[in-house]
Amino acid sequence: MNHHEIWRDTQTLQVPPQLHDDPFNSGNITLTGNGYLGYRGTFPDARRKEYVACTVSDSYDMADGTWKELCTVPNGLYLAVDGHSSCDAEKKKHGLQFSAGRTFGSCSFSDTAVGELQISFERFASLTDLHCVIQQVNLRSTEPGVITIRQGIDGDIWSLNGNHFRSMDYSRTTEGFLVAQGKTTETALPLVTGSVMIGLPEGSRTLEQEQGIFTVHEITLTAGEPVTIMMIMSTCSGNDVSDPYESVLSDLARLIAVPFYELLAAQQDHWDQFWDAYDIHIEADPEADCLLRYSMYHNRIATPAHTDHLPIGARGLSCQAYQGAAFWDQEIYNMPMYTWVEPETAKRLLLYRYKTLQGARDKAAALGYAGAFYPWISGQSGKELCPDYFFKDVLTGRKIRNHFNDWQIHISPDIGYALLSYFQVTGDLGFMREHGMQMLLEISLFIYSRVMYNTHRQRYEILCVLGPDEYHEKADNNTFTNYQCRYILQETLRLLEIIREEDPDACTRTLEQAGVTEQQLHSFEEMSRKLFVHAPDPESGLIEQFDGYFDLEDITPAALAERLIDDQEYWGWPNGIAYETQVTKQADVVQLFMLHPYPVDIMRKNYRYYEQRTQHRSSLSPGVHAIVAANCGMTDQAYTYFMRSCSVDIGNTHPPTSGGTFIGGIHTAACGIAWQIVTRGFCGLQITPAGIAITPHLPAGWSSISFRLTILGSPLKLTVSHDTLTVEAHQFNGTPIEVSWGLRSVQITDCSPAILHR
Ligand code: IFM
Repeated sequence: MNHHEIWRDTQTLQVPPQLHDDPFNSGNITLTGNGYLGYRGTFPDARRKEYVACTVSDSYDMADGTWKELCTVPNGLYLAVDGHSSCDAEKKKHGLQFSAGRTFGSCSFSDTAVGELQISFERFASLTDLHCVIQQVNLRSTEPGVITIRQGIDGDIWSLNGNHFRSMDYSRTTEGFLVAQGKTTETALPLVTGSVMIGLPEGSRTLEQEQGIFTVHEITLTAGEPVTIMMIMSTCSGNDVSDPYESVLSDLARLIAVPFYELLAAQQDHWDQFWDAYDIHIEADPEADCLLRYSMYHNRIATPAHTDHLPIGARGLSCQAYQGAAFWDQEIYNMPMYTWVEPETAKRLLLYRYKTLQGARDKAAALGYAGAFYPWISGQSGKELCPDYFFKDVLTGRKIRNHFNDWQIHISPDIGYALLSYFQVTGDLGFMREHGMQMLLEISLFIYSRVMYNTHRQRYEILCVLGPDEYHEKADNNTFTNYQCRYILQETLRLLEIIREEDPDACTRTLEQAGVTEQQLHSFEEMSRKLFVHAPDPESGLIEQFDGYFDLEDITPAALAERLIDDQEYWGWPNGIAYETQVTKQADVVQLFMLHPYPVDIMRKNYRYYEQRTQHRSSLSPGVHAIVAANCGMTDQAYTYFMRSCSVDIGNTHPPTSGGTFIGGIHTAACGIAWQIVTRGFCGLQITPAGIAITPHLPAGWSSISFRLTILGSPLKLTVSHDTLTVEAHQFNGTPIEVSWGLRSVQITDCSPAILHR
């Protein structure tokens, strides 16, 4: 796509004209949110058919007997001018100032009783008051006259799988606040939404309807003079406050007294702190810089940074798709930027996994294994949310028994990988002692119980799994999975010895809590030595994705697509067109390189082989290719994949349904990986035993990349150009940090800037 049409500056993004009449995608892109709620970027008069929705975290509920998902609540920011429904398309503006988390838009109606009527709005989900969304609307006409507006709480909202409210009562308080009080369908969770508006003369009438409560106002407009209205919506659930009704009213009463510009200034302060913490900048490519920041914005608003008991959903809070729940995306895609820059947020996400250990233990036990097998789809409790039947065969209408839930075992070691990365970057041994070690031990115990010994080959093997490439279910010895399992066993034992040495009692206690014996530790060690992992072929250098993969039909994704009978067909197991071919849905061996780099010549050969066979149907895939291509010095390819990964939503490149299941919304993993592509990919950032290493491969058009990170408690700012690295320590905490580039290195021992040359 032509990015010129969407980026205005590196703070703001405009909805591309081709998406102006696509409220679903434009509503995703311009979403405002704060990790507690996400309010889609729809116009104030939008209703269900325009996908208006405010998705609230921690509100998991099942309304249709199949999908447990987050709820969307009645829309407290509804405002429409009576008698005007379609605006002049060419005069429509719609965008997102992501530097401040603010959605904006305007549209004009010609030939009204007041001449041309322009309605513009701006809206933000507050980072100061997480339950609140603030909206300002301006009305301006070219001629004087009277218009009627309807404003209030609209219950005609988008909900993906059924009506999540068994009851909904609408009322108006004596202060004039409108309130919708509901109880959810499955669990009777109270969810209350309130709305208030200021800026209009007294004298409205209240209109109660089956699906909402509104006030109707007649407004006298003077030609050319705007009328400005501020609206506040607050929403609270019984899971986050003791009395949602009182909390909502108190939010409204408090905020109504504060002018809009003050609320906006506070919002800007919060976002300024976020951008200052990362201080990331691509010099000489404003489009790339804009897309990077836009992606980081969406990663942030999907993250429940305010708590340690909630996950990042695969579609964030942009809608209910993927149940508002976490996948391995959280640890491998969303989390690393926090690990390196805001470790407190990374820790909260890991604590969420700690708090959901019981769900993982139950899942392992139900399948006949020990330890912790984390759910493929994880909501509030850590119980597996992934149904047995995820997709259906669109040709026959029959359900497909996908084994995402019970065969995709790499989720547990992936969480272990994130724990170890957190420790390597932060050195936070206290966290590992109190929480991380126990998780690692229980994950190792699961691996130990899942792995089989092949007496004939005298090695351990892992059979019947599903690796990252989800088309090939029932694979044996998937290289990614086996490597991750082996790594976790080895590193768990290594970390345990560090803790044992430092605090033997803590070590004994943790082993007891995890239910792991000393004898089992010996078995972990033996298993880690003998666990089979496909090695690069001595001649070709290729690594087989799983046993027998190279015997499958070799065909490109484009040629394979010609066999489709219906565009919506699911390509994978058991009868999809890709299953018996080498076409992969997403990075798998290439994914392994992102986490565990191999020698560059091996990575390059495998990258070239697998890249041609990868369909990238998963939005997770292009970003991984960008990182590995950059690490291999294939900078042009890396750049193309970077732009592609960051444009998944803006370019609307991924259809919202697959195999008959709705999976649309903001692709949060693709947003999360943007920071990693720039730092780990183009700068080649890696952790080393003594600090960090960089191996830059910058695109020709970029003159430098600068960013901040904190390593072992020392905050550093790095500026990486094609031939120079500048390191500035903003605070030195006493631990010397070695920064290396190839064979050159420098010790950071104080705050003076250090420079390395290629
Ligand atoms: O976790 C991913 C998976 O790898 C591919 N399908 C979508 C999931 C959620 O993003």
